[in-house]
Amino acid sequence: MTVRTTMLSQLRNRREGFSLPRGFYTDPEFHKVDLETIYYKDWLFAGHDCEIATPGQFFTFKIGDYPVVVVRGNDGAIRAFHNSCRHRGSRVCTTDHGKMRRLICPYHQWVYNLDGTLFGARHMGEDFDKSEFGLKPIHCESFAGYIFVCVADVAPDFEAFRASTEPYLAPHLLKDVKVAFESTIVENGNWKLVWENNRECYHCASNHPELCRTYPEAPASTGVSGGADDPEISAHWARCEAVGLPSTFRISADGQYRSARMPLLRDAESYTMSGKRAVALPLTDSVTEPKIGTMLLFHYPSTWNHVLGDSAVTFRVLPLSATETQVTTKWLVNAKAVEGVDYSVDELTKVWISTNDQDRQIVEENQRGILSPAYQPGPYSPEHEGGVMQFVEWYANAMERRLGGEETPKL
Ligand code: 3BY
Ligand code: FES
Ligand code: FE
Repeated sequence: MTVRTTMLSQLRNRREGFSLPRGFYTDPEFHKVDLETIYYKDWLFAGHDCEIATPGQFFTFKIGDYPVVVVRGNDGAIRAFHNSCRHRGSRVCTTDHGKMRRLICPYHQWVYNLDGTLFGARHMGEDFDKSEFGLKPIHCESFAGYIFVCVADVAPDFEAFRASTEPYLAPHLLKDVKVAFESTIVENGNWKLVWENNRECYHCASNHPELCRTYPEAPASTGVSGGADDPEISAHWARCEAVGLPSTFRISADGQYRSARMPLLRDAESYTMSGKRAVALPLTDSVTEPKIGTMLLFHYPSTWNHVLGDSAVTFRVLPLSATETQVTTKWLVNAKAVEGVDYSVDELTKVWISTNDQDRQIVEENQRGILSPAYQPGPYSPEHEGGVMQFVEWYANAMERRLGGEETPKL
């Protein structure tokens, strides 16, 4: 049996409502198939418009084995390319962020225009045809300040996600923001364990003292019940929709993405220790209503987000190996907010830096236990772990569909 058929048969025979068999969290061969089937096929959150606000600004990151560069062109367009020189393959952009008039490979100085075309290559002879050696493009889309990329030859549909999500993000004008702080951590755990942990708050009360000051552990907030029969949540939606903020729970048919605006505890306005806002200016000048809670957005497999009245916290999840996952967190604030005057980075970031570190420890213990040959799949809590079951269902369905022969995933 090939690894793919083993995975397929384990998924088809898995016990519903139980965690996955051990190989899905531990086996490097299974992980390679995860990359090929999920991360190399789906749209992934790359970063924000505001990080590359002017022509020539770029940022780099890695999707599995693929180094990627995202760059703003002279025409203002955002494009993504494989960050591998068409001469002998060197990485062209070697820093996380930067700005160049043209992209110059450090090895032999081939020079690329910001639209990826090759501008110049020294001593390549008379017959050399520059037009054959542009940087290889990657699918790239952007809306409401978010940039998504896809390394598949044929990208899945993006428009349904954009249409469903844009109304929730657009009022926050995430283009007129700046990154006040960013952190990148590596969790020694499989990417699916990072997600499973994110999709429940069963662990919150005993692990997240700082987050629990403001974020409700009630399953209606995190899970997939929708929250419509919760009177507090429905009242919150009515209040927010009255001021023009789409808020009701919305999830895609295949479960890949969800948006919903949820109240925070005791009318908290932000993820601070006091619950008071961390930033004096609202995130956007157009949404000044203070008690809008948190707009929760996830898009599997690469991002979850909290958009608040005074800031947004965005997360990007990238697997490094079967047992290592990189999590990058960015705190966005109003572009006009001045550090030390309108906000303090410490106050803004304390809760989620602590929460991320606590989640890292939990995920790492989960991974250590699963590495035991004695591990066997265990039951999810029907009350608290509906979101985890939903994630696992999405993953299993996507894998079964794609490994079962359907090459192009449908959103
Ligand atoms: O970041 C999140 O969305 C989730 C919600 C509850 C637990 N976790 C922190
Ligand atoms: Fe880039 Fe030679 S590898 S110029
Ligand atoms: Fe957590």
